[in-house]
Amino acid sequence: NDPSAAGPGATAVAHPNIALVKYWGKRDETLALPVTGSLSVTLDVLPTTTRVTLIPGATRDVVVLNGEPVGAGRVGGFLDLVRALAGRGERALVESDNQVPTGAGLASSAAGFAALAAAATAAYGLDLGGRELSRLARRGSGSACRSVFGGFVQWHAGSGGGHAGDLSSYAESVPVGALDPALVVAVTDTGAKAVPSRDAMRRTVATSPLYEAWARTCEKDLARMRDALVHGDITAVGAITEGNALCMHAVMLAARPAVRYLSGASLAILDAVAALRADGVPAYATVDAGPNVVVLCSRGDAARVAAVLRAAWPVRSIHVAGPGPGVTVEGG
Ligand code: 2P0
Repeated sequence: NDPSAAGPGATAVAHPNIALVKYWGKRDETLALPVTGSLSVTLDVLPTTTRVTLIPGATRDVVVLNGEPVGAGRVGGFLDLVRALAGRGERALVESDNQVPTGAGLASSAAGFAALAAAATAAYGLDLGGRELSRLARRGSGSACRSVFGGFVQWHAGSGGGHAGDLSSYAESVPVGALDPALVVAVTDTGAKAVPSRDAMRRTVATSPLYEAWARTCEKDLARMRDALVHGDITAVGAITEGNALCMHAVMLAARPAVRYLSGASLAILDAVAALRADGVPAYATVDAGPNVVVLCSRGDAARVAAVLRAAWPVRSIHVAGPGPGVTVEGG
């Protein structure tokens, strides 16, 4: 790249989020409109930093991930959306550094597209509010709309399709009472997942006989979760979280053919978490579209929980997280 040819640019930092009430299934693929609402906590670990630099005169977008050039793929499609909004045509250089193991079901796409949405809109001269930025990030990856905000965040399913659906499906912060949670992330596996979550969701919606029950369960869990958060009730927050995660894995296990992300490591850690509870420690597990388990507990119990997880399985790494910030942008 000829630096003298570089146009305006911006850098953004975003963090992954872990859903306590999960998103699993779309009603519209193109607009990334979900069947149900979901609720997550944005973490304070494993940030993604993305710089977008406009390159006037370039004929294609260039994407560099952790220092390696990769195909523009979904990033190029997303930049097309931003260019359409901005009414501009320049191609861009996107440089992203991502500490999350890519594709392992640890929300790498959430932090990635939240950071990309913020950096790209700033680079193309757009000044979007949080809600609009969240709607845009959703188009890159559904769960990315939640990483736009910090702390506890609800993504509203919205209603209808087309423009009405697009306008009404966004994330926003949710109120919480006195709560000092830790999220202990046990990484047992860093390989890419067997089935991308996008394909797995499609298959689950189309073939799982349990899908309607899942969708009804999510609506109930959302209401109960909001109540538990406002009351700062970590036991209720944890119980709803673990129940919702297992329900999501059940609906996908019932798909034909089955989608199975839970591994032997996941089950061993779920057992260890149940044993902690039997010992009186309020600890609850959740598992996304991969084998890695995240344990919700109070911050005071995090060290003990991490030690128990290490003893339960030869984990590759453990990250103790708390609620973290929403996306931030620096210009220049
Ligand atoms: C979630 N997951 O709520 C759920 C739980 C994984 C399991 O959102 O197709 O990368 O790009 O909208 O957001 C992962 O799916 O999917 C996800 P797309 P995304 O966090």
